[in-house]
Amino acid sequence: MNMNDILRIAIQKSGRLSEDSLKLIKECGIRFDNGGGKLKTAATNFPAEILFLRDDDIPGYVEDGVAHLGIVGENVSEESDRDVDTVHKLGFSKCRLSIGVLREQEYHGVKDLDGKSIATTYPRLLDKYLKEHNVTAQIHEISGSVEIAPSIGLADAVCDIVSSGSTLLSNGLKEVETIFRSEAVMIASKHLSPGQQELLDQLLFRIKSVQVAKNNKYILLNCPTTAVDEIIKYLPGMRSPTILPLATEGWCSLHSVINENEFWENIEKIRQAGAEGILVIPIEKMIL
Ligand code: PRT
Ligand code: ZN
Repeated sequence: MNMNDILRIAIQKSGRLSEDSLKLIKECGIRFDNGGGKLKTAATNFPAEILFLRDDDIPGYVEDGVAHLGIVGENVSEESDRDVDTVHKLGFSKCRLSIGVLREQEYHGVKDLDGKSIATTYPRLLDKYLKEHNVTAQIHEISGSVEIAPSIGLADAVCDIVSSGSTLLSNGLKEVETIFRSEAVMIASKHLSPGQQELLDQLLFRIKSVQVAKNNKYILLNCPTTAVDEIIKYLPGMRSPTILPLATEGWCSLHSVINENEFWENIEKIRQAGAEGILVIPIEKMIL
């Protein structure tokens, strides 16, 4: 690797992605000083610099190679249509791009949008969706407050980002079509040097270890030795669970890793099988 190889990572300066983006970089063990609202900061223990930008500018900077990596919503990256690689899904800032119409309006299907006008800040994604569904509608591109467009007579429908749905609801709208599902993604320049590619691989390895760890818990419990076989069935850990004898005759302590998703269902079965003193501990990193 060339000594001069460095990765410039663009993240959102302030907004919905900022906190999770910073947290992810920190969880990957990359330390830097981000005080004072700076636009750029250098990592102290990894050859990286962090650039703080508006999210809309990130795909363009990555395409141009000003930044080598960026963290943005897939919605922004796809809408920008920039020539970048999406290298990894990050699992946060999940949302959807949906079409909404006034609640009192009858709606039977996407064909009802024929001849209508739709306000959006996502003209490209909307256009693609309408073409795929053979619908001819007028796209009204506006820069913000999309959700009020129907009630002030500016458009018949909206196409906007939805997460809980409460913004649509409070503006008298109902969600009728989901056209795109989004989450934060890592995008990369297509022109990385071999050294930068190596750094990116290191970073992705760390990100994956953090993500796997989040989906798993370390579990410790005490149980009668006779219940071990039954309990082990519910602990499909990395390898076979660790079993240690306890001072109390006929009892042991059992340690394993359990998947978060199967957690509650299995915990109940484990308890019924005779487990006591169950401890569930978060895992910081998990190297597979
Ligand atoms: O200043 P800058 O340009 O950097 O930020 P921004 O204002 O453009 O973006 P920001 O911070 O609002 O959002 C960044 C990214 O977060 C988006 O591109 C999405 O990928 C993601 N995201 C996740 C969301 C939402 N959830 C979200 N709920 N982005 C926007 N919203 C808005 C939406 O526009 C609507 O006004 O929240 C409202 C809907 O929310 P609910 O919960 O009422 O449905
Ligand atoms: Zn933005």
